[in-house]
Amino acid sequence: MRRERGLGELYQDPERADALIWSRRQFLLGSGLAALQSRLGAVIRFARYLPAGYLPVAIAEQSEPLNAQDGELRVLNDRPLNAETPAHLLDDPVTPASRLFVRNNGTAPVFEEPAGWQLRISGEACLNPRTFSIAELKRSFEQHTYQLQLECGGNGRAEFRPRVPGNQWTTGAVGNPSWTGVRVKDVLEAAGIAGNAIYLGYRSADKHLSGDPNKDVISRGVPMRKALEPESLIAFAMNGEDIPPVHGAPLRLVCGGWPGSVSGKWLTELLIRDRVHDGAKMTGDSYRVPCRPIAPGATVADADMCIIESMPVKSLVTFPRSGVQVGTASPFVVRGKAWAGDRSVQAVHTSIDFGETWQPARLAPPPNRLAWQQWETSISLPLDGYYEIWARATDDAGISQPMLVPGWNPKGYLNNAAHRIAVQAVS
Ligand SMILES: Nc1nc2c(c(=O)[nH]1)N[C@H]1C(S)=C(S)[C@@H](COP(=O)(O)O)O[C@H]1N2
Ligand SMILES: [Mo]
Repeated sequence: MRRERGLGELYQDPERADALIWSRRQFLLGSGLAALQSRLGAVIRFARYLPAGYLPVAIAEQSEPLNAQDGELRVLNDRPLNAETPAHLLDDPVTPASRLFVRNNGTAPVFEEPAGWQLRISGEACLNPRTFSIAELKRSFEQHTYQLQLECGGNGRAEFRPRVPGNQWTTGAVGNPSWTGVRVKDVLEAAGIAGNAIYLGYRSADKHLSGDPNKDVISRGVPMRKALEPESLIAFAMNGEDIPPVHGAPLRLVCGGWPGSVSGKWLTELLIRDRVHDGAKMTGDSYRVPCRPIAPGATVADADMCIIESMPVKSLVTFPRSGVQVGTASPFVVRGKAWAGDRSVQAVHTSIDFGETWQPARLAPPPNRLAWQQWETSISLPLDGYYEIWARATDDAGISQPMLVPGWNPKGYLNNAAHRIAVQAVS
C-alpha cells in the first residue's frame, strides 16, 4: 500500500499544506486556525509558533494507511520482505527479534544445518585464505557481546521530495539488538592481512530476485579501519539466541553505526581487498550520496557520489505513542532513543511549542560504543489542548538533527530530521 503523506512532508511544502488543510489567507484572517482546531478537536496551545504551512502530526497520521495490526511491524513489501517498526514498539532498551525491522534485497537462503555452514576468508590482500565452520569460529576465537545499533541507510526515505524510488521507510528501519560473535579483526588476522589491504567485502547466500545464480543480491563492505574495530563482529547470536533466519542465520556481519547494508546477513565469505570493494550495491546511486549538497531532483555525475560511512545523529520518541491523551493534572514521562553512527550522543532536547524553546532530557551513556542511548524527560501540560512533542539529539561533535528533511539525494538516504509525536492534554 502507498503512503500518501509523510510526517514531515508538508513542513517543507507550504503550498501543498495550504491547499490540503488551510488557506494561508484564511489562516492569516483567523478562520484557518479555527478550522484546523475543529479538525483536531482541540485548541492548539502554541499555535502562534506553528511554522507557516506546517502539517500537524495528528493530521499526517490520520492519512496513514492502516496496514499493520496494533503491536506489529508495518510491511512495506512482501517480495522481498521489508517491514518497519512503529516508533512506540522501539521502547525496549534492547530490541527483541519480534520488533526488529526486516530489510531483504533478495530471497533468504534455505539451509539444512548450521553445522555445514562455511565462512571463507580470501581476497587479493589475504595472505592465507582459509575456511572456517561455525564450530571452528566459536572454538578458535574469543566471543564478545555488544549492543549494536542497526539503521537502514534509507530510513526516513518517505519524506524526501521529489519522491525517490525504493521502500518508503518512515522512522522504523532501526533497532538495537545485542549481538554475540567473534571479532572480524581476530578472524582476519588468523587469515593474514597483507600490507596493501584497504577494504573488507562480504558475500552472502541469499538469492537474486531474478533467479540468476551468478548474481549477488548485495555484496558490500567497509574500509579496513572500520572492519578492525573491536565492535565489528561476525555474529552467530542475537539477544542470546541463534540469529533468526530473517535476520541472517546462521552467521552475519555486524558493523554498528553504519548503514545497515554493510552488515551482511547469511554470511559466506569475507574478502580482504586491495581496492575499494566493488560488489553489488557498492557503486552508482546505491548507498552513495552526493559528496556536496545538490538541488532536489538534480542529477549527479558518478565521480561526485561518495559512499555513505557513519550514519548521522538521530532520535525517536518511543513513549508515549503518538496520538495519546494525557492528563493536565500531573507531569508525564516522555522517553526515547538516540544514536549517532560512530559517534555518541551528547544531548537530547524536547520541545512542546513547535521548536520555539527546547528543554534538555536526561540521557544515559551507551552500554558500549555503537549502541543507542536512552533518554527520558518529564513534561507538564497544565492547559488542555493539542500539543506536539518534538525531540532533537546532538552528537559529541556538537552536530544536531535538522528540523527539516536534510539534503535530497537520488536514493533518499540519511534523513535524520527530528521526530515528532502528537498528544492531546485533557483535564
Ligand atoms: N545478504 C544480505 N545481507 C543484508 C541485506 C540483504 O538483503 N542481504 N540487507 C542489508 C540491509 S540494506 C540492511 S538495512 C540490513 C537489515 O538487517 P535486518 O533485516 O536484520 O534488520 O541487512 C543488510 N544485510
Ligand atoms: Mo538498508
